[in-house]
Amino acid sequence: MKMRFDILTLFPDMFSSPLRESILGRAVEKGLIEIQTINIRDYSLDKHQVVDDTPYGGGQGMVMKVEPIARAIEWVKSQNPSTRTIYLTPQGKPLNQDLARRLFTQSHLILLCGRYEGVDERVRELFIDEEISIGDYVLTGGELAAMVLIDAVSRFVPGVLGSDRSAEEDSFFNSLLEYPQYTRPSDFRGSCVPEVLLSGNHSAISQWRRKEALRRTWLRRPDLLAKANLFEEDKRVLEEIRNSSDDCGLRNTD
Ligand code: 4GX
Repeated sequence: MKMRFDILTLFPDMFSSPLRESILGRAVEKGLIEIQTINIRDYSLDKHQVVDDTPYGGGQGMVMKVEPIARAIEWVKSQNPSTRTIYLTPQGKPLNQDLARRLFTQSHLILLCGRYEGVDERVRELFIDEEISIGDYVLTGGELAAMVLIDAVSRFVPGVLGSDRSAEEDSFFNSLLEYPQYTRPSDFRGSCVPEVLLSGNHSAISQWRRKEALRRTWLRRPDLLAKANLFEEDKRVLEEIRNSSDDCGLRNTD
């Protein structure tokens, strides 16, 4: 059940703290996930350990050379030939919860992090099984994208979230946004926790939470409602929400 990630990067130090704190840090300590960084520079045969070069045909910037990346991937694959190799790029398939769940079914992934203008096209052609994007924006490199992917996928590994919680219970699993949460004090500068949450009436609390989750999803992410598994009662509550004009300040206004 253990998952392993091998990260190919020019900046291995970027990974030390984010993956060693808190939940992921504990998962690594417990041996539930194993994360290894591989410095692509170490696989350059060049005496100056060059890893990039100017693009054929001219143009701005630098392109990552094929050979060091090829040798690094081949080294990882020599240990485990069934590993799949993922390239993080805005041109890839958008990462979402379904894709994260599917990636969890692989026990070993190689994540290639590009810098500059990206990698020589022959890296893609010869070594990449799948290209994944974490969103429609441009980062300075694939490293942060790889960390996002590892974080989202690792939550599916049994034991990572603690024994009594599973990633499948999270709201995205049933395609609704989370209901609002509160903790002490019940009155902060006159802003009060909804009465029902203090009532001890568990069925009233569940109903309120479901309604707030539906309200939030309808206001902010109506696209998610289309694919949600809604009960007849949910549909009735949604009708009620649609007919009341109060958006409780939750609407996304852009
Ligand atoms: N989701 N980046 C890749 C290098 C690059 C440049 C051009 C291909 C073509 C990103 C994202 C992302 C920045 C990683 C550019 N690769 N990765 N890098 N968004 O923005 O995954």
